[in-house]
Amino acid sequence: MSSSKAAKSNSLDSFWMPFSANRQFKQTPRMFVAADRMHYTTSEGNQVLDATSGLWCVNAGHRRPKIVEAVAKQVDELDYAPAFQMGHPKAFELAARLVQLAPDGINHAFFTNSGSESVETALKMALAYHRVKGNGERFRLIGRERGYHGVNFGGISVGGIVSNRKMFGTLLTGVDHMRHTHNLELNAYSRNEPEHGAELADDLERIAALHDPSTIAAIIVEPVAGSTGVLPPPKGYLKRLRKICDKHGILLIFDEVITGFGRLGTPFAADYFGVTPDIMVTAKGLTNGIIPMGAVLVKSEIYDAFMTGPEHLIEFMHGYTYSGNPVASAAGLATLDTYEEDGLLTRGSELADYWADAVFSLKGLPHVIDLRTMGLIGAIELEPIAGEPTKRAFTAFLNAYDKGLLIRTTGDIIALSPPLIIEKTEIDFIFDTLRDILKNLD
Ligand code: PXG
Repeated sequence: MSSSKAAKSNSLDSFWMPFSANRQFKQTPRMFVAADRMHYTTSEGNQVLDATSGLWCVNAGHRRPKIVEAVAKQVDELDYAPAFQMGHPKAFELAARLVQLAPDGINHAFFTNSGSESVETALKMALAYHRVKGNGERFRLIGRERGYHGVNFGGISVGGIVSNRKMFGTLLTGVDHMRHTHNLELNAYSRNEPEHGAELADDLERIAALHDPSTIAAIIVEPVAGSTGVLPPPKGYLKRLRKICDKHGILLIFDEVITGFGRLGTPFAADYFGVTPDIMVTAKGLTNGIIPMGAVLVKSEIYDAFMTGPEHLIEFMHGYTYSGNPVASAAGLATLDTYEEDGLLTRGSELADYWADAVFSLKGLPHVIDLRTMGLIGAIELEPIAGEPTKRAFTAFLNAYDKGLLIRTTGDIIALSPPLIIEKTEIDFIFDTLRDILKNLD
């Protein structure tokens, strides 16, 4: 190999990293080489406590034996089976287990490979559903400011994070947005659902009146907005949205990519809030992050509406090569077993008070302007450095890593979402470390 080729193969340059500050990273790389339960091991041999469940996905903690074994066994038994016009038992078994776990009325699962693909699938299902019902004039999709629904074109169109949208042209047409619910003046330092803002759900009434309700196919919201900095919904907000949807025949889609699988101390956010959507978008915790997989869970009315016409015809022209992949399905089944055996889908509710007390112990520290919690999610909003947004939180992230703690930041907000196996001593470590960092942050 020529020396320039050799240099190239050793360099970090080739990998264009996703959602990362590539140049900063490549100057001072942060590499994980192993993981177990609550901790990563870095390439320098340091232990780092995972306060983010990877990227909100490793809900049962890392390298859980049952899941590891199920994946290894599946690879050795049936590595792949065609997803279209053919099947294999584990995909059917996983779909049945998922709908058992989902709220009443949700009876079918469509498999994808990620949250972004689940979002696209849900939006396409909503449009096609109205069309097969003879209501093709319902073509509008409604999202919300500050919403995150992955990075594909449908998702960024209904999404409301400006930096994720502004570079990418005209996006989908026929999309409108409700206002977001974040209001520091009225709701700062709320535990769980903030008091004020349920009336913001009436934005859907306003939008429906503007376009005429008969043109609207669906609205998609995160029950608790995650990526945008952890925004629990105002009290009564989601129930009000459900009512408006029912009144106008609009499908309600919950994006539960983050809130699904125990994050709030219930299997899904739909359970926590007592609101059942028509379509639930899931991914991440479905396989504990081990193998990419998503699932779109739908009510019978939606599935049944497609099951008409000649039986040899494909009912829904959509799917992925890896929909219900055998290895992903095996990982999903073993993940659900692990959640059940360890009681993880409700463990968050047992720890929620301890967790919230720990988050709120940071009140009054320099730069802190809000604290938010719900289940095992926490957010610490910092005052941005004037003229240098995101820098303060990013510095906190780097300092935390040096102290053996992995956190996530979005804008100037620190978001926390530890594996649901976390112990109280580990919660103490997270907040002692953060306290120390915040006290010394510029
Ligand atoms: N919907 C929601 C609500 C999400 O949070 C997606 C869809 C897309 O999922 P995929 O699997 O396509 O990435 C997400 C993803 C963060 C963070 O730190 C959040 C996500 C991904 C990576 C980082 O906030 N959410």
